[in-house]
Amino acid sequence: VTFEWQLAAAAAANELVVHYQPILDLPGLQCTAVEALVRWQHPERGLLYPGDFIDVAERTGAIIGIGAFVMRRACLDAAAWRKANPGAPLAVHVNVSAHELDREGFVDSIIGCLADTGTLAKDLVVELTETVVLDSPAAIGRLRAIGALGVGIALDDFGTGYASLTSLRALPVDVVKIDMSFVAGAVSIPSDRSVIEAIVRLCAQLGIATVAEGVERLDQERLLGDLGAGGVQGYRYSRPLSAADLTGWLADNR
Ligand code: G
Ligand code: G
Ligand code: MN
Ligand code: NA
Repeated sequence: VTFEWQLAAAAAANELVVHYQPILDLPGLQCTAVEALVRWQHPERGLLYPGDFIDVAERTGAIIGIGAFVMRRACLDAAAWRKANPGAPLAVHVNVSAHELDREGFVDSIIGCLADTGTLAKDLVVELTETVVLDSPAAIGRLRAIGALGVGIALDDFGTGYASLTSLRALPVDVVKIDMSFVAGAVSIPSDRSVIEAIVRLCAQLGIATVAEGVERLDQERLLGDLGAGGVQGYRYSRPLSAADLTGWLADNR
């Protein structure tokens, strides 16, 4: 049995697990959102992370089933969080790959998932990398349709692509996620700090929210606050957690 075959069967075999990493607002550090991150409980190899299998899944097409599983699980959890705590709902960010957006049925699958799970559109944010869509007018149209539903659109790993500025103009973006490579250098490398400063200022002018990824230390948090970043995510606050562990983390942290 090959790795590829096991991967194709992983969703149906109930081997996929969705963990959630908190996203906190600045300056209040309130947790208002989480990012869904898939893991694969492999029958022989143990717990695998996306870096171990997402590329393969994109190559073989298994990403379609994996993406649908993660979307459904994340929506079910978001609906449950809102029900349990109507005054403090959590938006759930779900990573979507190019292959998913390439499919004609993607918009209907989102509509169906929201309806089936009782999830409000505003509680879902789709995360994509800029290269995912720019060269496909059909994919951009689907993104607009999803945005018109009230689902948020986030650009992941922002600043690392070849067309960051074009993507802001061409896509209906609500949130920019500043790549962690800039955050890593922000305190000590002036050019990294300048890039963050420019992204934050540009996004403010365009009415786009910003989230800085990979925040590990207080000095980074303070600098990001000074530069006007709208939110933070990273090990300083929490690693990705199971839904059960997230509930405990929220009880302790808000
Ligand atoms: O949790 P980890 O740091 O290993 O995640 C690495 C990357 O894997 C994430 O930044 C994200 O881009 C990708 N990823 C995680 N979960 C999913 C998923 O459900 N679908 C897709 N397409 N990518 C994911
Ligand atoms: O979607 P994306 O590829 O950006 O997912 C974020 C990834 O970055 C996750 O796989 C997560 O495990 C990882 N990550 C999250 N916070 C931190 C952090 O503070 N430091 C580092 N080095 N990695 C992080
Ligand atoms: Mn992401
Ligand atoms: Na990212």
